[in-house]
Amino acid sequence: MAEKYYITTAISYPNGRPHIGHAYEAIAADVIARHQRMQGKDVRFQTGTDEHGLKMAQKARELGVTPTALADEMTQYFIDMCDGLNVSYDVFQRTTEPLHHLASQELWRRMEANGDLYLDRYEGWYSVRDEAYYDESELIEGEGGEKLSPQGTPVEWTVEESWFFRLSKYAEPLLKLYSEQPNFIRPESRRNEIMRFVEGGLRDLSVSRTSFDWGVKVPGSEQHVMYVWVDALTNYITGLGFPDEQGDFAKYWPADLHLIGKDITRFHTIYWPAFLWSAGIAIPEHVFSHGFLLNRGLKESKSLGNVTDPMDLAERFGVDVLRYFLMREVAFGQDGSYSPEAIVMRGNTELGNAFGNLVQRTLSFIAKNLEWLPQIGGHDAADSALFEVVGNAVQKAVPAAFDDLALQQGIDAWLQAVFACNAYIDEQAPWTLRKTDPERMETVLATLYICIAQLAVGIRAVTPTKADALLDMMGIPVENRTYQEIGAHWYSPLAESEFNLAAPSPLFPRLELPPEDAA
Ligand code: ME8
Repeated sequence: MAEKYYITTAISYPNGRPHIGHAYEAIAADVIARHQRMQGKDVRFQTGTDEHGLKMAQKARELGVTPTALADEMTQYFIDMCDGLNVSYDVFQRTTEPLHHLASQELWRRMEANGDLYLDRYEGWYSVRDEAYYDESELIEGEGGEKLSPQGTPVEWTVEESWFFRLSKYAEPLLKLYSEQPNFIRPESRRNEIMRFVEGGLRDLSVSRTSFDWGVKVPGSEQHVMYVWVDALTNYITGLGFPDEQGDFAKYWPADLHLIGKDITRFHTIYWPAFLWSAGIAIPEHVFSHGFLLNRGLKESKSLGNVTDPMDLAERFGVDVLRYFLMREVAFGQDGSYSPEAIVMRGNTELGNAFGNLVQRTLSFIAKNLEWLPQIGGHDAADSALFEVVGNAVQKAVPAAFDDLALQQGIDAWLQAVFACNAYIDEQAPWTLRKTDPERMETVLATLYICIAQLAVGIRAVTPTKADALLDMMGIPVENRTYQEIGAHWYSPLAESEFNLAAPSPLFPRLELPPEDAA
């Protein structure tokens, strides 16, 4: 039976339309999911929207609509974004679904049965924007002397009756977890931050609110709704059918990877394992916190007028170019910047010139000069050397880097192999061999054909549409489009096939910078 792999993104607040950070996370998770499927794993991929909480309630009030109407309208944009960016999720979990309420209430009952919940009064700071409680000691001072959360968001003093979760009890087990499973939180810098925070001791956590009612009702205490993070985190098990512990839950839980942004590491690596332990449920294997994407180095905000619709970028530059750019530009885990110029630059140099031209030159030359697929005559050292470089990249370096979530490094290994093919074609000059040594020309073209098919597979997780279009064009059967198969069986199906290559159309047409960005 295939090994399972359960990957999730954070669920987004649908209090507005998706921004580039949402697209970035969805794409990264999709690349990992597709990569794992290509390795033969039984992948389950979940994303969704986080529809409760004060932030949603306040936004709806501001707009004069109900929270339900706001959630319904905005969630559709998130679904459309995932579909438009070719994000291959299996489940889109919305937290307003009745089954999610049942799952959250069951988690609550189990935590209560374990003696971890008690009623008290909360007095302290709350940031609606972060949906987070902060200690006085964590706050920073704003420019006008006002108190701000460590993330720089406004905080308000909150006093109300609240249920509390005995988080303090879990500080020791958490520290043990972080040291025994150093990969539980990645990257390491984030792990260190979390360890330092927990070493400072944990206070019990307020887990319900009474001052508004947009949320999941606390079982047996119906004037309370759950703190939005309690129900939000539960989404990861709702989507597997919890509280039914058979079926998908039995098959896929615990998650192999929760992929999230750095600002929500605390919730996933402190609260979530503690809730799960309390409820007697296994904890996830890994949490990876990626960095933030900035618009030319600046955070996007309405006041700066620099908010970009990711679908707009996809439309202007192409979905696969955008996917490639985002994964290639920034070391995964670190913050990074994007701009239309940078997208056009990478798209043109790496996908267009380096890979696209290699494909175009080789395939159009074959289509023009041969009426069959080129066959290998006799190998020479240059051919073997190229097979070695490309085979190593596609069968080893790329999958190993992607397994390790070093997405940028994996793409770099792929690109180095593309460069090696370009150097080979220039050196071997098949256009000259056409007259002097047609047999050798055919071997060179066959070598390139095989290498290009491998390169298409190597980048398939990142640019799935373009890679599959290329592999279709080349007559490579779908079942051979995995790292291992393309290496093992590349030749026999081609040698036997009657396949005749048509003149190729360019894969990555040259991108122009739109005039508004060309300043
Ligand atoms: O945090 N660059 O939702 P959200 C990269 N509902 N990633 C970014 C980003 C940026 N500029 N801005 C945000 C929430 N993100 C909660 C999650 S999970 C049980 C609940 C990331 O809509 C952010 O870090 O504010 C998070 O992982 C995701 O986008 C959704 O953010």
